[in-house]
Amino acid sequence: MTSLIPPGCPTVLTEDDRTGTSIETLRRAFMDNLFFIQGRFPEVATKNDYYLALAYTVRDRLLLRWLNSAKTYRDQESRTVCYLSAEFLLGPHLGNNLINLGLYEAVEEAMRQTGLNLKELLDQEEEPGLGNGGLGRLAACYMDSLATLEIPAIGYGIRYEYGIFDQEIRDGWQVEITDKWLRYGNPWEIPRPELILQVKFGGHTYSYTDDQGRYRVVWEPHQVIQGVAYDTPILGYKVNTANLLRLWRAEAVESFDFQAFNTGDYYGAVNQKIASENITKVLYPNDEQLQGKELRLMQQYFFCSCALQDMIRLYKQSGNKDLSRFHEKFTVQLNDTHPAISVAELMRLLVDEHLMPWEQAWDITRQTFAYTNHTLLPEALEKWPLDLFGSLLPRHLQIIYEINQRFLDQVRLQYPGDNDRLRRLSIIDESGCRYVRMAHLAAVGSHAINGVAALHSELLKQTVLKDFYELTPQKFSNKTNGVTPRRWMVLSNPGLTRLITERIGEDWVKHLDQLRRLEPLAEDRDFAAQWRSVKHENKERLAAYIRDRVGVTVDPHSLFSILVKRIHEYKRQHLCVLNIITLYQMLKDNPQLDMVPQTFIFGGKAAPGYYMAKLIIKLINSVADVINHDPAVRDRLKVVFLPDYNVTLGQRVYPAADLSQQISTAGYEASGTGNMKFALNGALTIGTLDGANVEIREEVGAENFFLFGNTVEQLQELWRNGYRPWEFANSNPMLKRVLDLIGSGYFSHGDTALFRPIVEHLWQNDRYCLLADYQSYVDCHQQVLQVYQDQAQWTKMSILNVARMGKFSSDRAIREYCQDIWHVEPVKIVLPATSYMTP
Ligand code: GPU
Repeated sequence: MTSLIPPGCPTVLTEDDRTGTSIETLRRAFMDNLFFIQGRFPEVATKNDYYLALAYTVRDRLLLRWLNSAKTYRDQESRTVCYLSAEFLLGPHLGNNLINLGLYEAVEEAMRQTGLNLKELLDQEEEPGLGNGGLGRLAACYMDSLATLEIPAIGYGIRYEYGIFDQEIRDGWQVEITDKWLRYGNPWEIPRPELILQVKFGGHTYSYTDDQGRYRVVWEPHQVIQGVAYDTPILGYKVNTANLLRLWRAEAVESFDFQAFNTGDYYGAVNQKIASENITKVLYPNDEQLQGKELRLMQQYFFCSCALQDMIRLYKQSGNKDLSRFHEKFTVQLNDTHPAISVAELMRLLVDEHLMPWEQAWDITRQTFAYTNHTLLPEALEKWPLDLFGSLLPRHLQIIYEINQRFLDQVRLQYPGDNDRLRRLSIIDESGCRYVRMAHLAAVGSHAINGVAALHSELLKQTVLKDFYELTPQKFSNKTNGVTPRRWMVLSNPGLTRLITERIGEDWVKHLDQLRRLEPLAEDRDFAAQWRSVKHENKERLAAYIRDRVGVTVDPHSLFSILVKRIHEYKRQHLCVLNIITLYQMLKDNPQLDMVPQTFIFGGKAAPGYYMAKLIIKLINSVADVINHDPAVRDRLKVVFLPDYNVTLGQRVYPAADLSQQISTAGYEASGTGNMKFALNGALTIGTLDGANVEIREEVGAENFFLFGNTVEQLQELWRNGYRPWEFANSNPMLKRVLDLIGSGYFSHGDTALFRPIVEHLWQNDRYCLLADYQSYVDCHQQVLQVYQDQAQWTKMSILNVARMGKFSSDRAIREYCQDIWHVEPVKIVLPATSYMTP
């Protein structure tokens, strides 16, 4: 191989401008990029110019690792994990990449020497909001852990032009603003305009027998769209591994334009082009709520087809001719059912396009895929009306019928005469309007199925996938979620990171179990004082942000009680409001009451079409307005709604929390991951026995967790006996008073109609059992206040919480997936000693 370096140049480049890491080199490279990429002299450069110059400086260092990772995987034909997800909620790249490169301090100093403040530059970055909430953020944490554990992996998804909307609050209501995250360019992605794949839609199929006597099906589409790859490197923590996140953008196929152009329909051609590009225009802002829209199915199929075609391309690149070992090269994880159409698409590619016999193709398909379920909520389970599905993907519908028929034939053998079971298991829902059930397609087409917390995985086997569990119990397992300590501690909570590292070294960042070594320090008064002062500084910073952003003054000495997540009735933000109004009534009844000063902080977006969720936001803001301005409260109670909750804001919020509110109805939150981020940052949890709360409590110890509410079994019992919420309200004077106060218009300038939907629903139906859990929650909160008064005790509990959070690292979760489902091994990436340019 010849070197690209001209003769006479040194071949050992240890400190060149694109890979060097000394402060001096970083500073020079930064100025160089400001000049040659941004085209600016420092005197006229904007903050954004500086941010971009720095981003490109950091990107160069990523590319060195990325290209070498890709080359190593190619050379070694490494087995590769493909994580298919309609959402990747990455959060800002710059800070995270600096942490993972181990260059944060060096760059901070280089910027200081240039007269700039790194923090201000970090604040310039607009985060890519390519996800709704927990599911998308989990995918991002998993990409971080895969790279950190040196596992060859590719994330495949959609490059939405508009991510999750920005939220503004006007007159207490949520207003959605389009998220133009690409406005100032995206320095972290590399477009691959030559890496283009075609995706077909609509039309019809016909079959014939080819000259070798084989039955062949041809799909003649109505429309062809092309997918263009946009690549983002995902670097591991202090390793050379940089994996690939490949997101697809939809484009019109050139030839289609010409076709229309030639027939004189120029505007038709332009419309066609616009329609094609619409596919990746916008992220659907629904979280766990189905919105059977055609464009959504198009998005799903579009990115799955691109991903699978790309895998086949890569597979063939490494010299393999036939696809019989595809599943040995790739293992594909389906992040919920959004990519479940992949099962039918891989079958189509293998059978129709690569002429593989059905049985062999089906073996390969099942060995390739594994499926993660993220919800039990019936309204979130994806199903597509048959006619819509068939008109968009006619060939896939045929393939699904075939898969279903063969599958049900097998079930018949195992359960002769059990027609009810066949009906329940079928991929096609035949009750009333007919549907394709995507969870069934995913379950049948996968060799492994998992839930995301122990309780959730159990309930999965007892409810939505019960029949599948009875059929193939060996496919089922649990993989409790985790979060990356790099973003959710090292980057967001430098104070606590420093304190912990001073005492136990830095191993814990990669081996979170090491936090156990903090346990003995829980009794150390000196350490406890430092612990408290770190928390206090974090609270001061959040208080300053709240003052700037919301215009409310909050006291950093008060108890910061925080509830941030998507707004959903099952997450019960309004239960927290009932407790706040209860505290407020106590203060009104007894103005001299010696109550711990408290600040309640909310944040989260509501799906734009979810009326109740939007009304809950309005309720929070209305209650905040009254309480924050009532002189009788004398600042003992403050309520704040932080607008536009996102990853960036999460990084400010988690480190500043004293109390983490995890109050969903037992059995509804599959796992939760915010619960882990809070506890990792030293907040104590008030929570129900739901999702991963159960395991967090197990780990930290029941005595260090504030538990309340009915269990899943108790709620089942309640409903079996006929749940009558009004009985709870009528027999509980304070509860009744709180509900009546909301209904009376006290928080809505006398408007008794505004919050009626909330109050009436609670009285009459209360699907999420707020009233059944109310008293237990209120009592538990009083216990919280008691303990908070004993700061020594509180701090000890906080330290023990952190010390026992090791299990909830996404590294642990990914190790489990690797061992039990993916069967992949780490691959070490070694950087060439000579030059980055020598292949
Ligand atoms: N989740 Br399904 C989402 O954020 N969006 C979805 O569409 C679906 C699930 C969440 C669960 O609500 C949460 O409990 C879980 O921690 C998270 O997925 C990751 O598994």
